[in-house]
Amino acid sequence: MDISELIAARKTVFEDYLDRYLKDAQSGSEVFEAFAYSLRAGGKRIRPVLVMLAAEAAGGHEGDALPAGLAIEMIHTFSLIHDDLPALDDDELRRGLPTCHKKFGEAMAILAGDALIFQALSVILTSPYAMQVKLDLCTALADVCGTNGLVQGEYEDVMAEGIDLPLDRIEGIYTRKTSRLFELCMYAGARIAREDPESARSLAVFGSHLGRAFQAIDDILDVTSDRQTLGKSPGKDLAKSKATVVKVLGIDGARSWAQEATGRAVKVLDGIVAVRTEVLRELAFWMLGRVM
Ligand code: GRG
Repeated sequence: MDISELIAARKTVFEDYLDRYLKDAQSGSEVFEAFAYSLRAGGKRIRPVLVMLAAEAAGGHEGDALPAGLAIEMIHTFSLIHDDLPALDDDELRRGLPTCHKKFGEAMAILAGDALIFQALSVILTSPYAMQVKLDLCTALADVCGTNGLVQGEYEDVMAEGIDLPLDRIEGIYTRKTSRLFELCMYAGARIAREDPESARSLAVFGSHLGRAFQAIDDILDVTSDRQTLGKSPGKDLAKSKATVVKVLGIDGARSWAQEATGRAVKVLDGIVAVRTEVLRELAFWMLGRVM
């Protein structure tokens, strides 16, 4: 199986799990309808796939990674719903469908995003994971999402609009708004698979570099791709003068930047002996292939 087939197969496993979760969790609540709409809308599911591949690389089973993958996908989906709101990025299209607030109204979209955060915690806390694993995952999740991660990254991203930032500041925004969640995917997969904090930490560092590469790739695609392929409105970074590596380096420079970040990610893998790293290496180059 080549890497794209492997990713597609893991994605299908995740979609089936998500379907089962949504059927079981159905509550008749309208907030639930709104959050199920955004979760079902699709997307690449790269974060749960990463959790599965990290777990497998560390000697575990893909199925064990599903609750953690779902929790992270819920956090990611919350961040997209809130980011699309008029007060933040003000977008009308996401994952090829009207954004949550366009479909259900702003109040509902705020609440659907809020609910996703708590449901994510609930998915981990009610999973079959050992108590210490649950504790470690929830601790890591809180850290990567709060003022050291996602929320801070979003704030910096919004504040940087129209401002010329140097590359190191842009890299810092990428780290917080995107790559800390990738770091968590790798950490979670490894932590679920084995009692080996050293491998989990090293894989988290791999995830961190991979996440920065992913964000640069996303920013390149914002310029080079179309609405149909992206499932969201392209060209928004330029229109809003967002702080991106493309703004500072141009498209070719951004490609080189993403290539270097991928190189750093792969180099981390070279130093990990306790984990089967080959698939993760292929995944990093597959991601880069989206813009090369
Ligand atoms: C609102 C707390 C809060 C956070 C928002 C910055 C941010 C976090 C969201 C804006 C959208 C954006 C550029 C996020 C950065 C991460 C990223 C590249 C998201 C898109 O992820 P994909 O491509 O999306 O994996 P799909 O839809 O495929 O899941």
